[in-house]
Amino acid sequence: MGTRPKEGTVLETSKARVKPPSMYKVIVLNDDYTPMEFVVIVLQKFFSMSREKATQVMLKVHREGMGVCGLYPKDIATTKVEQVASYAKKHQHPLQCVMEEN
Ligand code: TYC
Repeated sequence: MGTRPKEGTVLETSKARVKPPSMYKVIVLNDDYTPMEFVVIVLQKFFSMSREKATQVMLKVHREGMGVCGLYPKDIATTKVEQVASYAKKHQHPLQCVMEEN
């Protein structure tokens, strides 16, 4: 009881004092064992890339060692990293995915 403001009370409008949420890059890492086709499937499945885009990103990772899959709020980035780890484990590939604050 008594949690409601009194009638006629003016509630202060909240000013935009809050920062937008930090964003995180999800990065896939190269290794010597995961098949290229598997990486393409992962990029399509978890990062909604077209086959063409997924192939480009996979080849960039293969040549340069790492590549950005996307930029997400913290909880979404965490979920993507976990999903990739679990899917790679299930298929017994060492594919690694990490996140980094942008
Ligand atoms: N380097 C791997 C191979 O030659 C392919 C690969 C690409 C693995 C991207 C991981 O994130 C990766 N089979």
